Amino acid sequence: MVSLMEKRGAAVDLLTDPAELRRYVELVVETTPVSDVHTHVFPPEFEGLFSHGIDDLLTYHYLIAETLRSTDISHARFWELSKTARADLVWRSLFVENTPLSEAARGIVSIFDAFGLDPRSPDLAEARNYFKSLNLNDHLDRVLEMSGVSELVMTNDPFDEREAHVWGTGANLDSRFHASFRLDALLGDWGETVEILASRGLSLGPMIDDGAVSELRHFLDSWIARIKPLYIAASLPPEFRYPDTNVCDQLLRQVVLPTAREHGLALALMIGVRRGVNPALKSAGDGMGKADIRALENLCAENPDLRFMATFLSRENQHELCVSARKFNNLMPFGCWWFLNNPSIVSEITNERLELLGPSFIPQHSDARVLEQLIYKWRHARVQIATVLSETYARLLQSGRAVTRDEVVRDVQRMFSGNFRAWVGLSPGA
Ligand code: FIX
Ligand code: ZN
Repeated sequence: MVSLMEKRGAAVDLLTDPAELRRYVELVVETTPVSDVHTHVFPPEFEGLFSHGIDDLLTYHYLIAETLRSTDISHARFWELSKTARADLVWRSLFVENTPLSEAARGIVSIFDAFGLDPRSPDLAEARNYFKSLNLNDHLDRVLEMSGVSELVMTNDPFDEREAHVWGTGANLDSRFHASFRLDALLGDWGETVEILASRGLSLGPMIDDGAVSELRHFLDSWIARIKPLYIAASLPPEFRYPDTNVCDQLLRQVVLPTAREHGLALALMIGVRRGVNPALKSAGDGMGKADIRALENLCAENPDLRFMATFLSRENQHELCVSARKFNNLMPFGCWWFLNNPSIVSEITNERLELLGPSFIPQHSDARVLEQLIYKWRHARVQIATVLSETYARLLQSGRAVTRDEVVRDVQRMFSGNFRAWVGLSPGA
């Protein structure tokens, strides 16, 4: 006896068989190009900022923190070593003397696998020779292809001298790389900002008066004209409150929000990082804390004409972020950030987002810093997203509503690029 759903399935290509459904979702998730909405990857023309190859991969701050748990070397001695010696030490401790079980270590194994390198090698000679032999532009194309990344967003800090230099040369940038305008320095350390801006010819005092506001607005306007960012971004500590009585609140209200409004730019907030919890670990020393979601809700409520993207670093903030996004349609949750980018947590967060928001969110960003990390960050994320999504469709099927192949493609495209492109005003699928 042929069921009603099977009859309909034959007519409109419904995926009524759970095994076939799962295989199809995996295929679509594996092959749909993604817009990577937040990375620290730069193209080769950004001298001093473009990171790639085995030594940059192994000295990634995630792996440094893990190495210092598995060796006796002091933090001070570690930082005295050259980059090559640090990479050798990381390799020996995490991949030879121990099994690379952590997510960041497994990521290196996935990269070795992608390039046919031996992850059990006793040293880095083979990997170093391999990466040395590559033509950088061809390699960049190949890595983006292997990761299924069609475009990505850099993190561009106007207060960083190296950036100022590159943008000043007027170089024609690779169109797959978009800029974002990162304002951590401005919102996080007013004293230092005043000094940096003084070195660029702007005279600002300790007070944020009308003169300072107009100088800052002018500074931001000229950077926006130069780098054409897709959005303005800032990372903020767990203590971030809005409204507040501090300098950050004044700068947000008088400088950042009006700038976003005037230029029609979305504002991406990354909340919950505690910088320098262990200063001896330098770039690897940041921690996290649970934030107060009401700050974000107040921003969304007070500024209904602005679009916010938000990601929180604490697992404890994830469910309430979904609930806030249900209340504010000018809020787009994105990614499973940093310490959350582990299979078990990506799976949990993606599930709760699908259950509370349907396909109206951005499931992941890579946060890659070294070019080849794009490969593992996206391969690993895709596995979790495919599993969670196919289970969601399977429940829908059980309830009596199968999906078609076209619907699966539509949903994945929406989550992998459509939601982001629409949010930042890019044409769909260009
Ligand atoms: O603030 C950020 O954008 C963080 O993602 C980084 O600073 C952090 O170091 C990182 O790479 C996390 O993945
Ligand atoms: Zn980041």
